[in-house]
Amino acid sequence: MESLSFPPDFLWGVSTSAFQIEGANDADGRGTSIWDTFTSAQGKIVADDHYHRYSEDVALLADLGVGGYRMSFSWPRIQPNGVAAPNSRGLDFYDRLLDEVCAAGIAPVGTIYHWDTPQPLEDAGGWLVRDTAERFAEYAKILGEHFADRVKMWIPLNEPMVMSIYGYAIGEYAPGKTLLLDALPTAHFQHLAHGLAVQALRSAGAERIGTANHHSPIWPASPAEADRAAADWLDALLNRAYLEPVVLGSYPEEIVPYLPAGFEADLPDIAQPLDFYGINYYEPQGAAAPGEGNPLPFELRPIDGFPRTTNDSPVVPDAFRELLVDLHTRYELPPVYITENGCSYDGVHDPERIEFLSGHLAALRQAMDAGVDVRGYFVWSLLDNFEWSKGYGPRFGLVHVDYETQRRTRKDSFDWYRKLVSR
Ligand code: GCO
Repeated sequence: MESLSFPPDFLWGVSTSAFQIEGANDADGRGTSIWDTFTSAQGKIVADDHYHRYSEDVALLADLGVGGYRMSFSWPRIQPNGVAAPNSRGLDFYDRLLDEVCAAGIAPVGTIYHWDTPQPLEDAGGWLVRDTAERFAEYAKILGEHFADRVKMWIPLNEPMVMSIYGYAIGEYAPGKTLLLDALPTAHFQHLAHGLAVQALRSAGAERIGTANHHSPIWPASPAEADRAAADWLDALLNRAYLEPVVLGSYPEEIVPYLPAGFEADLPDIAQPLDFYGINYYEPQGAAAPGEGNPLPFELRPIDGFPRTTNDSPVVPDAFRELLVDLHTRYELPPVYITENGCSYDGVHDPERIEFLSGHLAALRQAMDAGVDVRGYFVWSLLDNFEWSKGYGPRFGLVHVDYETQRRTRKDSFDWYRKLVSR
């Protein structure tokens, strides 16, 4: 670990999200989210019961010694139907949580939306309609006015790409639609939501606002021109269509035919000045030319030849360095934070996680030495938690959670990270 040296003011943290850890999905006036609907066959998602055990979890954060804690607000806890006056008991929960986080000397990083859309808004069209962006700005204003005294870094949307592709294009995530490229208006209306929320947050006195975009280097299956063209198209779809509107105020040309009429008029609202650019990195993505009958201009290809996590992700630290240097070369970004990086492995003794984190931090250090202005790093995640369509199988936490007893157990990686961040 002695080779891992970072600036003294580097912000070390961990990240979580409301639906994945809170449970208590019908407590204190909380409304129904699309993820409650999407998982209803499994019964209530108790997750880590963080809603009731948050003090214990804040104590873990304090023990870990991190400077930052990235959490998310549950939209249906704040506005049960996604509109109108806030639910005071929902605000009260985050008051209690954030007061304890701040009292522990930890800086909260507030994600406004981590995919838990109130069901009534989804019933009215969700991210396929402009109105949801306007409702989102009202929600952001409520949070800014109530919490900007304690939350100094804000992220309006977590990974809008994953919401558009997994939620609306292929249906693996809530709300489970399978629109393929006809899902792309959801990217636009999420970008509009982001831009309107930035303005609402600024008006409420929020200090620093940024993103948490999911990015992967796209690797062509071969040097053949057809495979390289397919990789370029997938890069436009998964990376550029989420970075360029908010950073440049424009879309990649590949995406434009799928956007709603009149999208150009929204671009000034979308491209609001940002104080930081948050990147969530996990793995590279392979691409090849589409086979016969494939309606898409690419097909996905697995990345072989690397160790794999229990979530079947290839472990490729050098792709992390490659991604950061490539983005730094292609764009004028504000200061970067790694808002998520992590892996799933089983057990309390988790040497593979330690190896993953140290390898990715070494790659991060190389990217910084190459000129990338990275100011902080947040491990996904503090706790083992509910991993969306994969449920409780993958374990991403630095802390093991026994879902029967809710007992928390620090893993070896917790102690490893604690030593790193305390240096
Ligand atoms: C994401 C989400 C997290 C996931 C994590 C592990 O990046 O998909 O932000 O909610 O749980 O990435 O897959």
